Amino acid sequence: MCATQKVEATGQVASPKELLALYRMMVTIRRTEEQLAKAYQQGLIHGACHTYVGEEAIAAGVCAHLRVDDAVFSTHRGHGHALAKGVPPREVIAELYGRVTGCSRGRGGSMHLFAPEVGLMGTSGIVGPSILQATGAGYSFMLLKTDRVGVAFFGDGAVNNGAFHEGLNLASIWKLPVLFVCENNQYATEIAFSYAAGNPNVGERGAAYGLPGLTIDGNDVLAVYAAAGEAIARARAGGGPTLLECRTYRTRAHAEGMRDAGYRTQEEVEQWKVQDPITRYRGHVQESGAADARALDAIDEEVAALVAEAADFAYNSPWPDPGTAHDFVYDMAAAMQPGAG
Ligand SMILES: Cc1ncc(C[n+]2csc(CCOP(=O)(O)OP(=O)(O)O)c2C)c(N)n1
Repeated sequence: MCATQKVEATGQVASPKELLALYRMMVTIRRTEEQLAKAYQQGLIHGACHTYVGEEAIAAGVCAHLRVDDAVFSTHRGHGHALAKGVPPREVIAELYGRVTGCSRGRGGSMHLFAPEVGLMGTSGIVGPSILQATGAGYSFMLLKTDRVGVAFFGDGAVNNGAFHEGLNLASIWKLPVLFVCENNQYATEIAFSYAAGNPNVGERGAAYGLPGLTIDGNDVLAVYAAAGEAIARARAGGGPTLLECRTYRTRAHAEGMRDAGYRTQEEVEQWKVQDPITRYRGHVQESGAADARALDAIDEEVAALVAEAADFAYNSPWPDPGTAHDFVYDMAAAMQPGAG
């Protein structure tokens, strides 16, 4: 389906416990997204809702290597990144429902998920800035002489944006501890990447900036886990940034409620569904003997119960008090007044 580079899992072989944790995380993301898609149809979500269905292996495989004090910067399609970085499903769902118990206190919605306490430094409706923000985080981690890393998730739509050039070049010359993760799901809304890119191999672009660039199968969680593990270990050790292109596919529309026809064929969608990262990985785990179908079914059931409880929690949570509308709002003009604190 896509020409990908074979990644050697040097030192990054997952233990049986990690193997199951990867499965649990992917299923948690999938069930949460399915709940959100249903809630969107019920009118419970205010604002846009871009789901991550089909792309779960990337967030799960990358974030498995991150610590709470590492910083993730994400996109409009960021629910999976938030969950994998440690935001509980109830706080993600409540945020999309606009409730005060959401991770951004119900003020942000899908595209403004913030949870700095777990290193989720924000999802964003603007295409591209996550690249620069992660570069900035890497710069501060270097100045602070820590081994923390900054991670940018972004789509193929961001790689022809100037932020890509600026971020990768700066990270390269200063050897910043950053991982750039391009989630190439083949389309930016309805524009095929094969049309929009003079060189559609994003991984190869790393060479243009003097940093390692890889293209891998983003629907293979173990390939993601191996490649990200190596890149993150290198960044922590002062070896500088890496560009990781993960080839994947979103199997739902660009955003809930949008049409999903005219720019891709149903056959193409069906072909990619066969490559579903969770189904593939389930087969792999069973074949490897790490867990049998019963154990995996038990995880499915636990996750389904967790997400159902999270949805109830969100539904029954209060709205933010309108009297607090001005709280947490930064007023630049007021801050510049003489005597302002
Ligand atoms: C700077 C900027 N330009 C245009 C848009 C409009 N827009 C919203 S989503 C999107 C497509 C993004 O595609 P990609 O980065 O590949 O991510 P995907 O939706 O495929 O996950 C665009 C162009 C935007 N939000 N920001």
